Amino acid sequence: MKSILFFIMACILSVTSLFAAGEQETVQPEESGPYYFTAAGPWDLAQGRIDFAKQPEDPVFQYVIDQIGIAPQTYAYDWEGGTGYLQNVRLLLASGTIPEAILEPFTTNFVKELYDLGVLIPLDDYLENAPDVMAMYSDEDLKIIRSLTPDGKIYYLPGKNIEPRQGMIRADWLKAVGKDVPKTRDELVEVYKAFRDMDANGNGDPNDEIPVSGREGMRWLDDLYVMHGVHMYEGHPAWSWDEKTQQMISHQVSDNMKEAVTFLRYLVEEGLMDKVMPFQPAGDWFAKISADRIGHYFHLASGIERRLTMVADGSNPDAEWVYMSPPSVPGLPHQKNFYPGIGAPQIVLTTEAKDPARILEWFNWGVTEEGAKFHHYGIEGVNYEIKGGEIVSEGFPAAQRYHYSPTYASRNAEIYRGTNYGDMKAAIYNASINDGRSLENLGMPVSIWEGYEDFVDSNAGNLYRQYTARFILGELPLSEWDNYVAEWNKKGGAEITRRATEWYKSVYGK
Ligand SMILES: [Ca+2]
Ligand SMILES: [Ca+2]
Repeated sequence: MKSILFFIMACILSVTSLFAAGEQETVQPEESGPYYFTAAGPWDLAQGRIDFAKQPEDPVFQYVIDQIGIAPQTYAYDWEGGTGYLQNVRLLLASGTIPEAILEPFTTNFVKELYDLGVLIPLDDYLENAPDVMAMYSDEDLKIIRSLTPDGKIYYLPGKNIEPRQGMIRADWLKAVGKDVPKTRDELVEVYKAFRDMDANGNGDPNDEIPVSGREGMRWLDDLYVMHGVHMYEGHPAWSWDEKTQQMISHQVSDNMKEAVTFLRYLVEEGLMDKVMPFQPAGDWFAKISADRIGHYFHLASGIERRLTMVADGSNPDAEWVYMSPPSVPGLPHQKNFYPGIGAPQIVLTTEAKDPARILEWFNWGVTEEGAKFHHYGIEGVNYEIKGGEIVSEGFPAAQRYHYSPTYASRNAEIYRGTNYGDMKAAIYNASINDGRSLENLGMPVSIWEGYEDFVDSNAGNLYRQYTARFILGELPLSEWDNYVAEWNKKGGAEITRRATEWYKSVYGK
């Protein structure tokens, strides 16, 4: 099975002539000597990616070796929204190079794909080497992790740090137009209109502000959906349990989704939302934010320094982001955004792992205080100083930050405070950390969608995204909504709803 699949993948590879890195010399582990394990990992060229062979010469790599004796030597690829990275990992494997570990395999679907290829080893016998990681998981979490494969073993370790995904709005724009952070949908519309009509960014042009935008596939506008009762995570509609009908409901077709889409249609009609948003590449969206043109966006507080180019380049030194809780909508209680939960796998080990226990020791270091400090601030005396008990950061280049320690290092307000724009990030973190909740379909296995892959929550090209984009842009009238739902059910929605309901009942004893 494994060899046939590799053969097919290798054929695809030779046709496309995309040959990945060949065999490389690496340091073999000894009892306690330095251990450079090979890994696949995301590391963008724009973040100063260092060549595989040169990584051990990097002083930051050597710092990690000095600290714990173990560091990853990484076959690294651009993240490209996750899917680009996974495609490159597939090509690497198809070329015959199997790294000892695969970092950030991104989705449980991909972990399952690797399991089916026979590439993974179970981690159960080595978990005692990751006590701090294991202490993060609840019994429920472990049940979900084990539910991925039929043997019930643990093949991946997910991150468990809670980094809220949240709506952020420009405090300086609000001040310029004489408004407060909106608390209701009506107030939000008023603020958007003021951003549209006035020179909120203060550059002399009243017409260059875009009140709200987002990115292709109707993604990263979560709060505008969530406020209408949609269960949504990073632009992927999720599932919720309906007590009344004793069924799972897909928010691709829920009544709440219809309300949200109706509102978004209104925003586009009024010129309050970016019309290109449904097809806008992530880079274009971020570029508009950095160019001081977008008033409200939904993302992560940790990424804020990259959305404040206008401060860094001096064009708008007053730019400031603050948290905006999902505004209330008539007839609904206050809705909360969704926490990441345990959804994202952070590491898997392969049949090539020479010393799985030590690799997990390295992984565990990421959640220790020392590991988190290194991840966020770098090396004391090089990237930061401690003055009067406070961390004074000189800036820790992303090039090193992401790649020699696990990226899921703990996050909290105090940690944020020591980074660039730390007070702004800490304030957003503190305001949002208790304003979130867990998804109800956390850990739902991929087998639910077997035969109906177009319905997978994270599938970018599905029926849901095409239809909602057309509704929002006004290419289809909302009166067609019921036909959309009927088509969705007929093409497989009814069947996956049945499976999702069965799964939920079996896990939660309904
Ligand atoms: Ca304007
Ligand atoms: Ca302006």
